[in-house]
Amino acid sequence: MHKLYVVHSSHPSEAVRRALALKGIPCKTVELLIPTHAPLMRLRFGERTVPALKLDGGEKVSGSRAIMRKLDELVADPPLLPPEHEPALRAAVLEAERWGDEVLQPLARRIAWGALKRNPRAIPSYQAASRLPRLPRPVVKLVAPAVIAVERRMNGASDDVVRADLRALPAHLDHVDGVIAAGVLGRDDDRPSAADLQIGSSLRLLGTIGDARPLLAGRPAEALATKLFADFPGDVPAGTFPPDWLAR
Ligand SMILES: N[C@@H](CCC(=O)N[C@@H](CS)C(=O)NCC(=O)O)C(=O)O
Repeated sequence: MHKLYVVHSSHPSEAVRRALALKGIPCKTVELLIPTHAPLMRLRFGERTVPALKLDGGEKVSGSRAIMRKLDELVADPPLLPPEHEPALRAAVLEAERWGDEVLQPLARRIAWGALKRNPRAIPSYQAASRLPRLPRPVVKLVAPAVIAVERRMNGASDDVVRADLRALPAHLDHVDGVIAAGVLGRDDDRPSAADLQIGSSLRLLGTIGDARPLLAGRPAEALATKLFADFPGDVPAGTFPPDWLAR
């Protein structure tokens, strides 16, 4: 059977899991513990990130976008991209997916780690429904600062960067709303595209950050995310970031 390597509550991992489910592709999920997954993944796949897919024939595919292309090769229906005879729409969806992967996905990750730095007690909420054995709270409390420090360093989530990300968030959300209005994203709730899944999962992670929720509220972007990812673990209560970090 194929094997999908993930970290629990990783937004690109959730995007790929959803695509596998939509296509009905049987796949074993291998859940790794953050941040020990990075060296383990480097050993197994040559890349340190999840999601990564090992096909039952042995082929290895790393990265959410490459996996989405592979899933369309394995099972055509439902397709994750518009057909080739609609080249303009297909190009627009691919561009939205690229933007989601390269811009929104890392921004959501930096904001999440920035929030957890200020509220490490929220970490267990991101482990809800994890298949890994639950670590006792005192252990989580002990190791959380080191894990958060490693993740902030790996993801470039310094205070300055996270503050700039939060201030830029409304403009990014305007961009998503614009792409939805243009008919590129959110065309069919039952048959989401790779771009819907890529962007929707990042928006859904942002929705777990109490201070970001008011920025999302009532937007088409929020509706896209909650329709596609109703259950997404995690909650960092509002009031975590200094108020002047939040553009209103
Ligand atoms: N953009 C890539 C990379 C995903 C990525 O950075 N995943 C995070 C977890 S959400 C990760 O594995 N980070 C480990 C690291 O950066 O070493 C994708 O969509 O697959």
